[in-house]
Amino acid sequence: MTQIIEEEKIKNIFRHFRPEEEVLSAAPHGSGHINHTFLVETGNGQKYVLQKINTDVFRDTAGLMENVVNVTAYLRRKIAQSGGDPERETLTVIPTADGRYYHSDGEGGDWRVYPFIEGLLSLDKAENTADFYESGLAFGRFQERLADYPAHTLHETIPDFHNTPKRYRDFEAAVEEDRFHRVRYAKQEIAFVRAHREELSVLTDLQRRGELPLRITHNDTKLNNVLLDAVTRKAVCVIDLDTIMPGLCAYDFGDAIRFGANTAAEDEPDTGKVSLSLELYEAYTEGFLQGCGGRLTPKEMEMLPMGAKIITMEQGIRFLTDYLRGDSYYRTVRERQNLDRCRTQLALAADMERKWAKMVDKTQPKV
Ligand code: ADP
Ligand code: GN1
Ligand code: MG
Repeated sequence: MTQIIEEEKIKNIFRHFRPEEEVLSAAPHGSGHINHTFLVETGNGQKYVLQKINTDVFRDTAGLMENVVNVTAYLRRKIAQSGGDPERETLTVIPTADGRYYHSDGEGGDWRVYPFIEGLLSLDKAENTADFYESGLAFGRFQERLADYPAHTLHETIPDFHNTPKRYRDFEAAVEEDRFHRVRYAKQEIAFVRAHREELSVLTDLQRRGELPLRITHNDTKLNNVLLDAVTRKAVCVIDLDTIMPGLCAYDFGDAIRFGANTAAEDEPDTGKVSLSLELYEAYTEGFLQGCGGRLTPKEMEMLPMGAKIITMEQGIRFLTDYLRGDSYYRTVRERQNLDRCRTQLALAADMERKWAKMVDKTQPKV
């Protein structure tokens, strides 16, 4: 029954974008934690991605969509100039029939549509180092292509998104409040986070002192946010553009490592399976540096491993905070999933500490 209502609802929403096309099927798609994504197939054989934007998380849909439309338009020009195919290599926003970039459904839901790009893969786990190299190349290139984008025109879609010291303060407030009486289940994790407190502000301090530049960053560089060609396995398109904002290069690098170079899934209950794959780390680093095209400053290069460690800690803190606050931010399908997610992140950060010298070595320029 729910399924039928869901499909009916989706048909009604889709009508606002393409009134002339009949929806044949609509099914949930992907594994994101925030928005709701559906794959829609229509009578004339077209496929679309229809997304319900999480407006509790993104408070300014108009600003967010303006970012996406302007950035993709800019990328389209760059891709065309370099002889690429803009239809495949970046997202294209499909406006509503009355010319808006999203549709508000009157019940608090905001919806948008992209053409579904055929023949591409979105991986939750790298199958080999070559795939991960490709994703590094794509995110590096993404940053390089946007290097001269007018940063002041971007809306800050989530204020303080990667402000790690602020994430720490929010975490302490959640511990203090302990509204769901869950602190007792997370004593070790809380102690681990507190023991790392000093380190959390290293990158934001460097940025404040002018030693690290702000760049246009993606801010959600999970492996599944790069689409690879299913046949050639070359990276084709960077997606999930909701959090494009000025940020630190090391965080974009680090978030990709956090997700993609972990030998376990983000919510693996057995932390014994968690470790940093140095092979994957090295492959990503090569791809990313190649994609950045020599733009990184020596300080940025030096801080790449620190980006990996700090963002892994930050993500652990975010999952833990959400667990303590009753799981209201990240979508969960089982109890304690956010606590498991937090544990994998902290275990990964601990493994990075063990492998620190090797991580540093792999980001030194080869002479
Ligand atoms: P979320 O914010 O939920 O992670 P994404 O924008 O990353 O949403 O989309 C979820 C999934 O949908 C992606 O991982 C990818 O598999 C697929 N997807 C999204 N946009 C497209 C597209 N334009 N073409 C093909 N697949 C897409
Ligand atoms: C969320 O939407 P998704 O699943 O790509 C989150 C990221 C986290 C990630 C952890 C807007 O990303 O910041 O790193 O989960 N997105 C937002 O898996 O908070
Ligand atoms: Mg995504």
